[in-house]
Amino acid sequence: SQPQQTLVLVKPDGVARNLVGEILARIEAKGYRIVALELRTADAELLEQHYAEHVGKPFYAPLAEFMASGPLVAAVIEGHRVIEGIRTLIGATDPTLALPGSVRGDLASATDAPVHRNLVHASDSPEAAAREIALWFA
Ligand code: YYY
Ligand code: MG
Repeated sequence: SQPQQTLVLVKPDGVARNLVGEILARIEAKGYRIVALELRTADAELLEQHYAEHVGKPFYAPLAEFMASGPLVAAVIEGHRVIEGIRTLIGATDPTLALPGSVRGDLASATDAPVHRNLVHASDSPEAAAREIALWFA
């Protein structure tokens, strides 16, 4: 079948903690390819589009503030069933519940950290991947 693409963000906590290489290394080691890569700082408008499904939820304001707090790394990742595969590789949203072996399970800080400081974003469906790749890599 055709290779898929997905959008991955190494969030500002991942950049601040020098974990960009570690996270991209896990993605590459699994056999996925990096087909686009950029360091940038997101603004409020981009984040409202990216997280459109979450705007208005109680956690949105602290999430958006955190996501704009420093540079992040945006990447397009390609491979067989990569959308599901990267979701498995990064682990559950809440770092406390993410299994050991996953990026969030192994690396997300458990020291008084809110759920939004979970190191990575990855698209959760083919529709989301297409929308998010177009948004970040117009
Ligand atoms: O896709 P994923 O990042 O795993 O989770 P989402 O449910 O899409 O939520 C996006 C983002 O929002 C999540 O990575 C952390 C944050 N968040 C939060 O701070 N508190 C929640 N109760 C749910 C999500
Ligand atoms: Mg999500």
